[in-house]
Amino acid sequence: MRGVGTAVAVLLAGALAVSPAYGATDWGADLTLPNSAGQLLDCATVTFSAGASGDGCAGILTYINGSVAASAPVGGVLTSFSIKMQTAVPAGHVMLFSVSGTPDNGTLTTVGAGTDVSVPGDSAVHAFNTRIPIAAGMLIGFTTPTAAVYRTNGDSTNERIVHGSSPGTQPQEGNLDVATRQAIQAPLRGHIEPDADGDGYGDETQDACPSDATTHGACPTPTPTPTPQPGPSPDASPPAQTPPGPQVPAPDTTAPAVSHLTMSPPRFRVNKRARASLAKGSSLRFTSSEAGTATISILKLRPHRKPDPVAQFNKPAVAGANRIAFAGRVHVGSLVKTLAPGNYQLVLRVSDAAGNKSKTASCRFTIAR
Ligand SMILES: [Ca+2]
Ligand SMILES: [Ca+2]
Repeated sequence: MRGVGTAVAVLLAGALAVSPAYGATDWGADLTLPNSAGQLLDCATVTFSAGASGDGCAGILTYINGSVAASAPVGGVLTSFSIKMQTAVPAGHVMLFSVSGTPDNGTLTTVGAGTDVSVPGDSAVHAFNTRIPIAAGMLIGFTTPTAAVYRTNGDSTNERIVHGSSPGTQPQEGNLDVATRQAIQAPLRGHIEPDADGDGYGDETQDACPSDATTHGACPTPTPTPTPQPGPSPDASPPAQTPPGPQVPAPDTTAPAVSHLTMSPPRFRVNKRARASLAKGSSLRFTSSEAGTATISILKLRPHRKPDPVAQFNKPAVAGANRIAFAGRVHVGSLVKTLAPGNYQLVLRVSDAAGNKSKTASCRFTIAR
């Protein structure tokens, strides 16, 4: 369980490392106090400890509000600083110092320096951007080649004036007496942004990718995983084709067509006593466009009266020419009826297997005595 707990702690620490636990932090001298703008203290009036060389002289803010250490409350990146001067500073730059011991007496080490800025002597607060990694507890200062900044009004409680030095080295201390040091204060405030990925760029205004120490620009776009593109491949099979299944015939909606209907001869006898000049029986001829069943209706024609249905019967019809022998006898029910002499009309209609019926065709014939 101990191992698991350690692992969880490591994971949590990692999560916190990339997720700032705090926002930007301001700290330093109160620049809103009236008559609290800084002045310049000529470096030439200060005696430094032996070996002083290099970068001008710097005023370091050590205490605020009486006895509160002016140590940076958090670490991150010093992304800007503010200064308020009643005397113009043609050129000067911010500096950071670590301190071993109390701010007023501990050993100072120069940590970093910003670039030169020009500060108007208008007693207004001026802010300047910079970028210097900072750790909690560090002190902020400002240096010029010839003078140190200081103020005597406001919450003046302590300031150290040192001779500038290169980062990583100890600056030489100005030998100001205690009363003088406690009567002055550097008019400085610092602005610290978190630096979760530790890349030295403030995560709020300087680092567009606070989760990636390799860049302070936009986070790299993850390389998208290539997705297979649809397309032919060498072994691609041809598109599946619908196998030919049983062919479902289109429904037959075409009716048979009947033509060339004739009774030949159209005059005939039905009995053996017929005269020799007249044939016995006849033949019904017609042409059908398709096979089916021929429904034949026989109607007796009567002068001045409606035709009188006599019989109706079916015969198979073939596609093409049809010839049906007709002897003048018809089936009426279960009886066979011999047509009486007279004039008749024969009406023909052919139906196909689907039930489509042809138009009717008709012809006349005569049963002779
Ligand atoms: Ca960062
Ligand atoms: Ca980054």
